[in-house]
Amino acid sequence: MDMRPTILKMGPLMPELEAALTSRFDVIGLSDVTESAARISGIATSTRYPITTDLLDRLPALRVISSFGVGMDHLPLEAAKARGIAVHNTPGVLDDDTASMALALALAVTRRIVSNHLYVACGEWGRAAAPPLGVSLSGKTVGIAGLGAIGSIVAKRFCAFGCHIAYFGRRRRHNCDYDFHGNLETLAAASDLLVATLPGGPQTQGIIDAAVFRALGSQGYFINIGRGSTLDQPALIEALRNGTIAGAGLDVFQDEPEVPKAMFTMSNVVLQPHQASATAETRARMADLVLENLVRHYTERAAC
Ligand code: 8YV
Repeated sequence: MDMRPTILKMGPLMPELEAALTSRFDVIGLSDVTESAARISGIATSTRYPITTDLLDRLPALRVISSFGVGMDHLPLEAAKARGIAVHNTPGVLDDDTASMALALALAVTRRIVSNHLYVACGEWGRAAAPPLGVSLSGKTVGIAGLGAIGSIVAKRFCAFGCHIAYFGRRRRHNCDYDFHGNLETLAAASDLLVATLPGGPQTQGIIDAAVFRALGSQGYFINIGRGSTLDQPALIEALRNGTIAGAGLDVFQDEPEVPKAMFTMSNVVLQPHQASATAETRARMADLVLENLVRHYTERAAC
């Protein structure tokens, strides 16, 4: 490995990761880019900190980007490819916990976990009318928009609940018994619960729209653990407000950390601050992989 390569850190990262980076690299922050631009050969970032092509243009020595998270929609992939800059993310290590968030949200919203907690905590149990009944997941059809690594685990988890699985994707998957839909609206129409695990980017921008919610219907629930950008968020709010769909569980939003205030008072919505991969175990594995991707890059270059 080169003598302490210079790495640009795009924003605060996990303290353990920052300490590990600092022990191996000269780590600088965005405020020092101008004076260090010529020697920055790597970037450590996360899905929270987008990298622009303008920044890439300012870094002539850049050779590697290592990002915390599986999503790549915040990275200038084409510009990086054109310059031969290696781009790494953290696939594989976060799939299980991210998939579990879909189950947590589905149960929370259909079994009214949050509103029932408030019912108890506010002293209403035994004093007010009994809370409304929940909705069973057993035997229901779960439509998964995006049957990738995470979506496939979501499917397995719902199978354990006795659910029937259908999915939407660009193409039918081989060796897969789940019902395929090449169209999101027909998937929504066939589903009791629609789970979106789609990546962000131009191809999926706003594809979950009012027509999809109409197709999901007044007994249907929507769960999003993919990206907020895949959603027409005002259309979702409208669908929740007027009963076009029954409820939603959301871990991701269009303009994080901004969440439309209209959702705060909806009893048929459960909100999370983008927590699907946020367990100590998974985040530690993600941090290890961010470091490993950088170290491997520099070690391999040194060996050439
Ligand atoms: C974030 C995610 O990385 O992996 C992804 O694509 O969206 C998350 O795991 C995490 O929230 C850190 O920003």
